[in-house]
Amino acid sequence: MTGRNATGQTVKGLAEKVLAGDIPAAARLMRALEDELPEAADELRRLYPHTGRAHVVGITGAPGTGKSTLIGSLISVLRKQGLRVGVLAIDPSSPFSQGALLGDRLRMQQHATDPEVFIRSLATRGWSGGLARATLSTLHVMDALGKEVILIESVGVGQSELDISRVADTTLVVLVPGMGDEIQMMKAGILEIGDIFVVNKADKDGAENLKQDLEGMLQMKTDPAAHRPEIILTEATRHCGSDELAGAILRHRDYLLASGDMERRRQARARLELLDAIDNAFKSHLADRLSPKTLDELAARLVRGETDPDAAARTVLERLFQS
Ligand SMILES: Nc1nc2c(ncn2[C@@H]2O[C@H](COP(=O)(O)OP(=O)(O)OP(=O)(O)O)[C@@H](O)[C@H]2O)c(=O)[nH]1
Ligand SMILES: [Mg+2]
Repeated sequence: MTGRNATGQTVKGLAEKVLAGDIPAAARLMRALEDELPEAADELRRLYPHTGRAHVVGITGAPGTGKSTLIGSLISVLRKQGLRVGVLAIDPSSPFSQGALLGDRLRMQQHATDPEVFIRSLATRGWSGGLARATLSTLHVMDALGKEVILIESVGVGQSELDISRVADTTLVVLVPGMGDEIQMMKAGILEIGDIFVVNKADKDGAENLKQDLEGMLQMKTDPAAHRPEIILTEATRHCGSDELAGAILRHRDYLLASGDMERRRQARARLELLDAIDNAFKSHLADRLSPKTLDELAARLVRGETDPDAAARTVLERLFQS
């Protein structure tokens, strides 16, 4: 490793620039972190004490429910309130969404020249492990750069929407009327993860019904003393309901701070990050210390049927920890 990224620029010193609000430096550091340059980790370490100020909002929902359009509309509202905004679009790297990502860029273009809005997309490399390291490091850089609200878009396919709620302070679940999969989504645990439910495409038939169904379900699920998620109707394409949605996000933030839930959520997020770091450190420690000769010997014994993989692994660990 040379400490230089693909464009030949040095990574050292980027943290200081980020703290001074240097946007190109932030973009360069994010790229270096994605490329896992060791120097980038050093810079992130310098930023870490300056993080924790941004409010992180996860926006999840099935493909095509209008998440990107909503984000575009929310940015306008938040900017009017003078808030500095970061946006992170998590691209699931599927052929289906590549076009949508291009669309995202176009939809957000009205904000492209606003220096207080930082938009970045990330491929989902590594997300399946449950925690996207790149997502968290990007969040930290945006936070240190002074972004006050960070919006993360993640497509709610499979279980990935569950992950975004572990990273976000406030999770928005976006539903649309007439898609027929609402009930299925609820079975997938969507009711538990939503702090705010957005019924988008309120111009379509069935929006009010969907809202009522949701209200009924939430009433059954949550105990009366607990915080009841708000349900907001929006029509993102015409910027309808976005003011109310931004209000609901800030109200949820106030609730988190007053109830002590913010601290609990942040601690859970830090714990995830810590476990991931331990996992990483452990693997590289192992890789440094495992001798190829031992591995070859054990592999040969496996082929001869003299041992099994679990027993062989235990042998390796025992030897490592004895030495
Ligand atoms: N009728 C109607 N259409 C909408 C509304 N909001 C968004 N759309 C349209 O729905 C389509 C999908 O919107 P996107 O914002 O790309 O949805 P998305 O959830 O980001 O989609 P993916 O990123 O592919 O998961 C676009 O054609 C939007 O114009 C709305 O309130 N009403
Ligand atoms: Mg989108």
